[in-house]
Amino acid sequence: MSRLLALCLAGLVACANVPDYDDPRLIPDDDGGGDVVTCTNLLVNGAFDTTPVGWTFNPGDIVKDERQLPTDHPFYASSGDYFAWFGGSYNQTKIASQKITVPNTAKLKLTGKYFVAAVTTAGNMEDTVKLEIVDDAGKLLTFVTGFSNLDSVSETATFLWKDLHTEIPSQPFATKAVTFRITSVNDAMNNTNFLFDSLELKPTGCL
Ligand SMILES: [Ca+2]
Repeated sequence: MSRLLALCLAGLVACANVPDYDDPRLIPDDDGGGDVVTCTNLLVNGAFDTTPVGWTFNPGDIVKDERQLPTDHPFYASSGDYFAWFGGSYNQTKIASQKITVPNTAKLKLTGKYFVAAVTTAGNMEDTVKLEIVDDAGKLLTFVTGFSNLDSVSETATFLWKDLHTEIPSQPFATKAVTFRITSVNDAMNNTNFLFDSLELKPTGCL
């Protein structure tokens, strides 16, 4: 507690307009993004386990229940029973998106879990997944992160969730409603699976 505040509380000085600098919410952030913001996950149901669903899925079967997979299947959820499975088929685009409102912050960080398993792990980039922030018209505002079949160890490698952690500048669309979108595109051969779970999109430097 500051000396001034202590004196104020002790009745030795006037308390009017005395900020409590021990309150971290009163300390300006240093990321140039304006006021300190809270650490609320901007994504609804980033773990794919709850309702409201939050996401719009196309096709509608992107979220998988680990309990419904064959017992000899290696994949499982990182949190709860459900996870998102992009790719996994031929000649198909899969999209999950949801509207978010970005607070007044200079940067956002995306954390969570991912895994890539591909038939073809070298040579050409055949299948991709992109995580992006787009505007109402679908125009790209910021590329967040992405993976391809070349990011896989192999389709038969031991399944193990990997940590996802990336930061992106958000000042151009701070305080605006935008869309967070995940898009996988698989071509006609050599299947690739892109798995995600436990996604959190939060301001950096938040409290
Ligand atoms: Ca989950």
